Amino acid sequence: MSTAVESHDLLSILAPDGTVDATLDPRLGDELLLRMYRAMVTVRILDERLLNLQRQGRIYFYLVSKGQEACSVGSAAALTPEDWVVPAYRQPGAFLFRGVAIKDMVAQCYGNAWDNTKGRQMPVHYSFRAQNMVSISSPIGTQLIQAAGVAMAMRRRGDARVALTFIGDGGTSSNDFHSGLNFAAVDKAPVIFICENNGWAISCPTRKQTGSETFAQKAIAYGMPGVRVDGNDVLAVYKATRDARERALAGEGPTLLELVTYRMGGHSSSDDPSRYVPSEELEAWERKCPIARFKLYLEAKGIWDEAKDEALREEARAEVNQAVRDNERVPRPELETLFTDVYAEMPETLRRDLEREREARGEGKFP
Ligand SMILES: Cc1ncc(C[n+]2csc(CCOP(=O)(O)OP(=O)(O)O)c2C)c(N)n1
Ligand SMILES: [Mg+2]
Repeated sequence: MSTAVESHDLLSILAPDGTVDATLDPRLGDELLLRMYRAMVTVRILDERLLNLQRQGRIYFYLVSKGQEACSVGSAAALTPEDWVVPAYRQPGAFLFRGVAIKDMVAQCYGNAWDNTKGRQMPVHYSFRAQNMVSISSPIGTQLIQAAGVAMAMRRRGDARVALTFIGDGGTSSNDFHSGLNFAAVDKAPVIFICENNGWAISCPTRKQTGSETFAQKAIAYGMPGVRVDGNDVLAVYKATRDARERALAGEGPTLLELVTYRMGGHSSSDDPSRYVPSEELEAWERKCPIARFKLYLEAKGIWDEAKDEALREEARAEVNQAVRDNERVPRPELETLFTDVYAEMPETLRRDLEREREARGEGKFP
């Protein structure tokens, strides 16, 4: 069992200058390392493009995960495709790493006829069944109880899989944080709770969020280990998640990981962080950029260089631009989709509403 002292330490393997602690290096294969790097770079490019589309009025809302790419990609890389992920809204990197197509993510943000949520969800509220990724919920915290439930079910079925879920520092103040951790710990459910402590919950700084010295130490009260990890260090995130996964599969129950990171953009497209984020604080964290640090590591290993980097960025930009161009041509979802998928058999009242809407559309009232 973890002690308070352990949960105050910070697991760190890759320093901002790209040097690695050889005793802790998980020694991942080149192919996996490059897949992780590709996902991190791609998500940064996708984020920039989608935020620009919001500024142009083409999508109505967006949330960037700039600065937190190592959290979502490092943890997703430590799973198998059969594991389940119950994300919050700042883990598009996990979707990309698990193989979701950029075109499908862009479609979800447009809410068009290609969108598998049929325009019913806010942008960035992705869910992809084929990748075992459960829908993002807008209320912060609910995903923790969902993940605990998923893991409890898997334990009862005897599945050798885990559930991974994410929450922000602000989300730890929700009732669901308590319910999720408590249920999972009592049941010894195979779930990994990740708290991405990015310094802010909209404009509320971390120091006003909790009286605890760390978020990791909250685990102790629930009877599970809490580990503080450098969230801008993709190797440390990977290692901590892999260890938590092994623990969960050995029947030892859940783990809480606090990933110490920083939100390098606004809370959402509706936010102006320049009104409350001290510029020195942001600049200090920009120097700890998780992508730049990982790049230095790959270069030092001799498997990456500037030319490859530029080619990768070009390729990612082209893919994102193509996905946007394709989605621009896609119409809105059919009106009927408002009425379908809710009941196995459409009740009479809904059927009447649908008929009424069809008639009204026939009269030209609906575009
Ligand atoms: C239950 C609930 N309360 C309030 C909100 C409004 N809200 C949306 S995001 C957010 C801040 C979340 O901060 P944090 O958990 O630190 O996540 P971050 O945005 O930093 O990733 C709040 C208060 C909400 N969505 N749900
Ligand atoms: Mg936060």
